[in-house]
Amino acid sequence: MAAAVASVGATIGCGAMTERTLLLIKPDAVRRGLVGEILRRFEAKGLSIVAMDLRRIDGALADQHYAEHLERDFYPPLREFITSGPLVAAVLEGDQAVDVVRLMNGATDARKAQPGTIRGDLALSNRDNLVHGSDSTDSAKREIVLFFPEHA
Ligand code: RTP
Ligand code: MG
Repeated sequence: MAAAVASVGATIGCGAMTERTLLLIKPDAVRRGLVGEILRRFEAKGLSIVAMDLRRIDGALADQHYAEHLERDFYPPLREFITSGPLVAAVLEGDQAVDVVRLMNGATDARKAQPGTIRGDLALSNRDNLVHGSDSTDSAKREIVLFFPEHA
């Protein structure tokens, strides 16, 4: 019965597509004291924080998290950066959370990110770009397991 109700809701467009996504507030944001500002935006938007942890990650976890970039020229400095100090990892939950977080983060290159986005308002770099958000629901599942196995 519950499945039938969910199916009808999706068909007529009234069902909330609740998703979970991995947010990283990167070491540059922690160093600059922007953790509160960044979390404020996501909470104000209506997303829920279901897990959160301040930690410094090692190269092995960086390699797993950025597995698709391992062979890229930009990866060694990215690895250096993401392991350079503590970051905040969080699982955010809400309607279409994956796309909503990416939209609020803004374009990867903060110099080109739209005003109103986190990167557009607060950063000026393609590497020191403050935040990470999972790029699909499949990526979210993979990344959440890496950072929060208990929330898999
Ligand atoms: P992220 O994974 O860090 O949230 O960023 P993103 O999805 O917006 O960008 P992605 O393509 O996954 O790239 C990961 C990080 O690699 C650096 N990057 N540099 N061509 C380049 O020089 C280049 N492309 C990507 C960025 O720092 C980006 O955040
Ligand atoms: Mg990415």
